[in-house]
Amino acid sequence: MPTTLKEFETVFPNLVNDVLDHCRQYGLPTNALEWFEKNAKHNTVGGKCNRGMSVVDTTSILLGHSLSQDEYFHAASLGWMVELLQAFFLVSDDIMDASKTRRGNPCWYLMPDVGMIAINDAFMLEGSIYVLLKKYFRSHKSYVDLLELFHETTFQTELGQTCDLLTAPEDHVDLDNFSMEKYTFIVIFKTAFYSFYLPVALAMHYCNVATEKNLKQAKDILIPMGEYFQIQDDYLDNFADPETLGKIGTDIQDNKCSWLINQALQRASLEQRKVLEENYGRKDSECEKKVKVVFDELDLKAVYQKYEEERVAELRKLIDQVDESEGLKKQVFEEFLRKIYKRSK
Ligand code: GPP
Ligand code: MG
Ligand code: MG
Ligand code: MG
Repeated sequence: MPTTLKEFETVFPNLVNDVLDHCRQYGLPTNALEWFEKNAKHNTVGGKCNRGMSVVDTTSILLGHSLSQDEYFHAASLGWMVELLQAFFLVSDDIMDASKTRRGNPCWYLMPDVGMIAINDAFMLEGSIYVLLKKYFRSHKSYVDLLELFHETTFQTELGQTCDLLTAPEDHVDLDNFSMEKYTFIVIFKTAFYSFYLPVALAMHYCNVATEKNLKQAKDILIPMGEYFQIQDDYLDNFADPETLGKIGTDIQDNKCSWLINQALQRASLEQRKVLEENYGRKDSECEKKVKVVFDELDLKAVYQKYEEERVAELRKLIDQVDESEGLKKQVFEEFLRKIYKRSK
């Protein structure tokens, strides 16, 4: 049985207390302790927690039994570390993307009294990962692997974010700058590694099945799955109801090298291309509307639905070929795919 959000969320307050205790040993003043607690809770809790819960579900599939209390706590701690990493990324990303809302609330940097303190708050969320990792995994035989995995995944995500930002300059729109090659690099690095490979690789290390062969098999499925997930994110940025999605799309105004604009450029007539050139990447909602009209004329909704069916069929084929001889299980990937297929938020 997959874990529930409710059960997963019961672990988090313990972890916040651990980090607070760590801060107390330095005599951190009370107002700063309270600030950290607010930061951690506001930015880490309240999402879907798919990434974090996947560590728990993967652990239970790999071990082949329902988890003891101690196993649940350890797997969920690793899961919350993924959620802390994600919180660190999102607080920073929202500043960089000039976003307004996240998970149905104002972005953290827009909350009263926060502003650019949000930058330091993001660093604190990242730092908390290593406080917790040391506390609970210092004596695990894979401690160094876990540590290196968090560091490498963070670096990979930063590489993706670099390319994402460099292809989306605020003051200069050049649609020739976009391509599906660049797009693929961006999404694999900014999303797929931390959202898909990381949770499964953590569980594999925790369960002592992280052989070279198993890690490679996992990567070969989870990276394309993560690419599909970010294409959903780009699709939803334009086509989802912001109420359901919990955030208002910004990709058109932000001049993002998104999946939709790349698809539109492959299909646009000369007139449509001109509309895109004149209106994409402008901080103006009238311009944004004109771009949306072209996306509708090109029926990108149907283009996306076709892509989704094809990609999911490919992923199912890849999953079918997994070799389970070194302790990896197909079910890990089936479960992951089930959670994201046709998601609406
Ligand atoms: C989200 O992409 C990107 C990240 C979470 C990576 C951020 C990396 C950093 C190093 C800060 P997005 O901007 O499309 O996400 P959303 O649509 O949720 O804002
Ligand atoms: Mg971004
Ligand atoms: Mg963003
Ligand atoms: Mg997005």
